Amino acid sequence: MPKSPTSLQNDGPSGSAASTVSGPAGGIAADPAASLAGPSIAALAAKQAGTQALAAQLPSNPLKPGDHGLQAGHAPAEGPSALPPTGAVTGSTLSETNVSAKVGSGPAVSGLDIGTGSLDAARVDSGARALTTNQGVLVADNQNSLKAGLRGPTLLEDFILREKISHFDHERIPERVVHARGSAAHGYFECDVALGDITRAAPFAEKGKRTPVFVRFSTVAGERGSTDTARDVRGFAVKFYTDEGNWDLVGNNIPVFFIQDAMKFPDLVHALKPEPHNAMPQAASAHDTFWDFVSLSPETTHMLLWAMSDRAIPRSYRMMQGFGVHTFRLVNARGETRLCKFHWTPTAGTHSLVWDEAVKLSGCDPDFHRRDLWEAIEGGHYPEWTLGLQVFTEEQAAAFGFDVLDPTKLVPEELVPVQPVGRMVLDRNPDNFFAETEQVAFCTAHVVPGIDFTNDPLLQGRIHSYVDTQITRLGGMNFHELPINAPLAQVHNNQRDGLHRRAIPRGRVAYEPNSLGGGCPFQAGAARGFVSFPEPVVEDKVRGKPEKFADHFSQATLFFNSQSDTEKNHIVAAFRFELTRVQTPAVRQRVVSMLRNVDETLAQRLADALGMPLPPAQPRALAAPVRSEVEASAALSLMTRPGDGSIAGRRVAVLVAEGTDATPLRALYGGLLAASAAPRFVGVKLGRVKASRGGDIDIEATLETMPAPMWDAVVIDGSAGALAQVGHAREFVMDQFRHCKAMLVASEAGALLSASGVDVPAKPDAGFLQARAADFGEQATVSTFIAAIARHKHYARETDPPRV
Ligand code: HDE
Repeated sequence: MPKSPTSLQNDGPSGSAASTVSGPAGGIAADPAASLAGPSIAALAAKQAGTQALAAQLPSNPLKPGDHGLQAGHAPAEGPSALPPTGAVTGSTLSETNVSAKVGSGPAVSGLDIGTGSLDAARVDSGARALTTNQGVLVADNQNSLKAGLRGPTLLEDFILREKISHFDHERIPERVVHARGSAAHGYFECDVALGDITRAAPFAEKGKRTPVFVRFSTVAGERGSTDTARDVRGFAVKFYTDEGNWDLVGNNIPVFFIQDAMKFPDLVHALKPEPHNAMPQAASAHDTFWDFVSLSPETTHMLLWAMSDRAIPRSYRMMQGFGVHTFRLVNARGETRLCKFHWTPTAGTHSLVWDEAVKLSGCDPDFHRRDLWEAIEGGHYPEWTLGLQVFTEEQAAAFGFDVLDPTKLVPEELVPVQPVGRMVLDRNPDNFFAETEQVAFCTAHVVPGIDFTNDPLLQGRIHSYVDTQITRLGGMNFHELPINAPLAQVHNNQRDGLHRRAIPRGRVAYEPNSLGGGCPFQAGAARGFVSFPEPVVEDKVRGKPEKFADHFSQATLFFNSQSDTEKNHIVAAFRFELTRVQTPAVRQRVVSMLRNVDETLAQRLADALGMPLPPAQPRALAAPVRSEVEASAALSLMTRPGDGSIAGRRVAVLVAEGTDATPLRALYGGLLAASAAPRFVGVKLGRVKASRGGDIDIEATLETMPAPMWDAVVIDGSAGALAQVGHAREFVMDQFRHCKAMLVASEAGALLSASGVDVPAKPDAGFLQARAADFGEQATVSTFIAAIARHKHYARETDPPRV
C-alpha cells in the first residue's frame, strides 16, 4: 500500500469534492457544468467518496505492532501512506481552484515549504518604484504630516505618519544574549572527499558536491554596537543548507571552552558581561567579576591561555581557524559510528593584531572586522577555509589520558591527524544586515542524518538553549520560516499556528496517524530519516562529572609549551593587562596561584609584572598531575599557518607629500595592485600633491582619518620626509613600527623616521626595507616588499615595553 514518497510529494490535487460546511463553490467540480450551475452536490459526493476510499486503505495502523521494543526503536519503519484519488480529497476547501492574484492559481504542491528555496522570493528591489504604505497604498507626500492648517496640530487621522513612526518604534529586536555583535556572508562548502564510509551526512555524499552555507562570525561579550577588535573569543557559526535539511555547526575560533557543564554557562556569562551595577566595562574581560569567577573555576585555565593569546585579537575573520569544539558523532548508512572533531583552517593563514593596535582600532575603526569581510568579498577576494576532520573510534578515545566528552580538552593532532575533506568559500555579502545576519538563528540542535551528538554535558545543554533563545529573540516558534533560516529541503509536519505563522497548510489533517490525509506526512523510517545513535546508557542517574574532567591543567601546559617565544610574551602581556585592570588584589593572586599549576615561569613572570610575591600554587582537584601524551604540539601555534603567501586585500598606505617623484611610486603602486593588494596614496589632506615627474598624485586617504592601525603595511616615500613636523605622520610611522608591520622606507625619508623615534635598525628585520625612492619601482624591491607584507608581522623588532 505505501507509495513511493517521490510520487506522493509531487502529486497536486486535480479533482473535486467539498470539505466546507457551506458546500462547494463554482468552477472546481468534477463536472464543470454542474459547478457552473452553482454548488455541486456531485462534487461534494465525489469528495466524500474519495475520502472514504482513501481512509479505507488504512483499516488499522500497521506501525503499531512494530512500535515496541529495542529493535523497533533502533530501526523505525517508514509510515504507511496512500495517494488520494483526487487532490481535492486532502484539500481544505473545494473553492481552492478559484484563481486570484493573491490566492494564486492552484494549491501548492509542496505544502509547508514556505520560505524554502532560494532567497529570491523574499528579496525586494524598489528600483523605479514609487513609495507605498505597508498596505501597498501609494504615498503622495513623504515630507509632511497631515495638519489642521499649515500651523495647526497634527491629526490622529494621519495613518501614513502613524504607520511610519510605529514601525520605526518597533524596529529593534532583542540582541543575542552572547555573540550579539557579528557579521556574516553567504557561500558554499565543496566536498573534496566522499565520506560515505563514515557518515551519511549529505554535504559529504560525493566529491565535488556543493552545499550552500551562511556563516556568521562574532565576538562574545560585547553588545551589538561594540567594537570588533576587543580581546575575545570569536564565534564561527556555519549553517549548511543541505538537501536533507539544515545542519548548523556552531563553533568558535578556539577549540576548547571555559566550562565543562551547561549548568555553569549563565554564571560564566554573568561574570564576563559588563558588571550589573554600572554596566561596565563594554566588550572586555578585563574586570573583577570575570577573573573572580574563572580563578575559582580551574577548569577555565586551558581556555584562558587561548583567550590571552593572539587568537583573541585576530587580524581578520578571514585569518582565523574555526572549531566545532565538542566531540561529535558521525554515523554511516550502516549505522556504524565514529567520533569526530571539526576544524576550519583559513587559506590566508592565521594572523593576529598586536594588543596596542587592537586598542587603537577600537577607536579609529570599531567595524574593522566587519569592514574587512565585506570589502574582501566585494573586492572578489573570497575568504576560504579547508574543513578538516579528526576521526577516531570510541576505543581510541577510551585510551586517551583525557576524556573526549570534556570540552575543555582538545585532541592533539599528534594523536589523531586532521584530514582535509573539503573547502568553504564565502562569495556573497548579504543584501540586508537585519533580515539575514541579525535574524539568522543558529541552533546546535540542527543536525542532519549522519551527524549526531555525544554526551558532552556542555553540548547537551546547548541543544536546548539555542532553539529556546530564538523564541524570545525572534518572537516565537516560527523563526524557521524566516527566509534566512528556512531550509532548502521541504518542510512537512503537523506543527501548527503560533506567532508570525507564514505557512498556510492545506487540508484538515494536522495529526498522525491519519487516514484522511492518506497517512501524510508519514514518518520516513530509519532508511531515510534521522535516527539517534543507540548509545547504551549504563549508569545511575546522577549530578556529577567523570573523574578525568578533574584534570584542569595538563592541556593548558601543553598549549603554553607549544607557543613560540613571541606568543608566550604576548600571553604574559595579556594576563598582565587584564589583571592590572582587576581592582581586587586577592583575585589577581588567585589567578597567579592557578597559573602555577600550568607553568612556573609563566606564574613568576606575571607575579613580577604585577608587583606581587609568587603566591602558593592552588590545590589541584587531582592530586597527581596528569602526564599529557603530547608535550608540545606545533599545530597549536599561530606561527605554523603562515597562509598561502597571498596579499589579496591587504591595505598598504603610500605616504606621500609635495615634490614626490611619482614615476617609481606609481610602478610600485601598480605592482601592489597586480598582487591584489589595496594600496592608497595617503597624505595630510585630500587634494593633489605636486610631483617632480610622473604626474601629480591624488591623495586617496588622510593620516587623520585612516591612521596606522588601519593599514597592513606602509611605503614611506622620499617626499614624506617633509612630514616630519606633522604629528599624525609621526604617530603613523611609530605605530607601523611598533605594530611590527612591513615598511618600505625611502632612504631620503630619514627625517620623518627619526622624528617618529624610529632609529633605522643596524640589523633590520625582514619587514623593514630601505631603498632609494628612485628604486621603488624595481621588480626586486616590489617583490621583496610583497613577501614582507605576506609574512604579516615582523616580531623580531618587538620589545616590551615598546622602544618606540
Ligand atoms: Fe553559545 N549561545 N552557548 N557557545 N554560541 C549562543 O544563541 C550557549 C557555546 C556560540 O552567530 C546563543 O542564538 C550555552 C560553545 C556561537 O548567531 C545562546 C552554552 C560554543 C554563537 C547560546 C554555550 C558556542 C552562540 C545566544 C553552554 C562554541 C553565535 C544567541 C552550554 C562551540 C551564533 C543565540 C550566531 C550563541 C548558548 C556554549 C558558540 C544563548 C547555553 C561551547 C558561535 O543560545
